[in-house]
Amino acid sequence: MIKILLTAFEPFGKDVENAAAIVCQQIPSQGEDYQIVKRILPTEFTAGAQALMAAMDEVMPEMVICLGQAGGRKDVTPERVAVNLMDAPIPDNAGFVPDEVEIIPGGPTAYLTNMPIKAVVQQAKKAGYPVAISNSAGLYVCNDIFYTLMNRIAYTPANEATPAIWGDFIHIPYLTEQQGVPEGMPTLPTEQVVDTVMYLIQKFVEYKWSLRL
Ligand code: PCA
Repeated sequence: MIKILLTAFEPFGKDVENAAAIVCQQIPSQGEDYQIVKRILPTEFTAGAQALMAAMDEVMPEMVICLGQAGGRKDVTPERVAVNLMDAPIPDNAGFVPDEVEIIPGGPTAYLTNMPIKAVVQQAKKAGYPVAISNSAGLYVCNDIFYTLMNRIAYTPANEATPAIWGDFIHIPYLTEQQGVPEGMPTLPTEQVVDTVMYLIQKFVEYKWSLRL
């Protein structure tokens, strides 16, 4: 059984709901060969990342998938790169507006996800799911927790008793049924996004099992 920590965020900015939280809530917690523990994180720099670190301490997951809303995108987009920079276009939910501040002073400029997103996105596309790889998670709170996650993974050595932790961030478009979506924004039906995220999780789990054996 692979234990997965699945997170999403509280609504932020002008939005009354967060697509990622809606989708997270609808994903079943039990799969055939995996179990999902869910957490909703505050949409705040530092506090969001601290909540993620505390959840990892508590849950001890082998895979961490963080979901966030990216209004304006058309597809479900697994992220490839997290960068060591906070630069906010709007205040976070605590009113903080960082202006080109490093997340970890002196830390590496960027981390790449250690999950096989290219192979899985190719398979998902072939199967007809609305997915695409993204090469930028932005510089807002989602990138902050993604960078903090990959930094922790980089400092968590794997051995025979402790398999490597896999981490990625997946951005989600606005949902067709979501309240208060701004006019003209692309949306996807909630059910389709839930199915897509479940497909991605299942494929990631299959890869993880195959590498463990
Ligand atoms: N999306 C924001 C932060 C919270 C969320 O769901 C982002 O893309 O940074």
